[in-house]
Amino acid sequence: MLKDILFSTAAIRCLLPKALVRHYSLPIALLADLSLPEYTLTFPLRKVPVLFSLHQQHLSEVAAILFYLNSLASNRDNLVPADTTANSYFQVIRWLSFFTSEYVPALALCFKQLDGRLPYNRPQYDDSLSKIAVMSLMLEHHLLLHNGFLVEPNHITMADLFGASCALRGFNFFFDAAWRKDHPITTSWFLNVTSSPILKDDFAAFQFINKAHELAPQ
Ligand SMILES: N[C@@H](CCC(=O)N[C@@H](CS)C(=O)NCC(=O)O)C(=O)O
Repeated sequence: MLKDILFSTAAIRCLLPKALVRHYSLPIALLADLSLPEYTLTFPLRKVPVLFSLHQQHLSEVAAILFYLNSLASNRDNLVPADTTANSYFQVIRWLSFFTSEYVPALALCFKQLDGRLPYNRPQYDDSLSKIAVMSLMLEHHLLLHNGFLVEPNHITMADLFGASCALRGFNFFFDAAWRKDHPITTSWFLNVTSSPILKDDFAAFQFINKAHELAPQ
């Protein structure tokens, strides 16, 4: 049977969509081949994740894709509050938007310079590290004030799943032992959320770094 296609690579925004498709056994094919015409002709911006649909309008933008996948799973784990007029529903949208539009770009600007995907630019790198520091402090305070979760006390929502999956890049490159000591609540949240059933397989081999990567002078 022909299936809709989620084009998704190893890029960080793709981690949770792929995990949801697998966890809920959704009828969606996962493809990473971005040379297929379904991708090249439909998504000229060449971003991932995107969903090529046979039945409805195609989807880009990870937040929309996460909501869609969640609807196919019938919100089995209450990842998105059912009441679309409730504050917690708006909070989920808030955090998905924050992580995709503020947090990941700041991290990417740094780690892509470290692995050579972006050209060396020290001022931009330092500026982005400062933004990451501000966002990290903001998250730590938010989690402190909200019982260790982004939206609902003691309950993992889509916001926590997406936020923790995005934070992986921070923990891969920058959130070393000293950072973790200064951000204990964010660190516990990350471990808690990434060991939950939807994400645990992707994080089975995860290990903390001792020392943050640094940009070599050029
Ligand atoms: N606004 C999009 C951004 C998607 C995005 O930038 N994805 C990254 C991977 S995590 C990408 O495709 N980067 C390749 C590029 O920018 O050319 C969303 O929220 O989904």
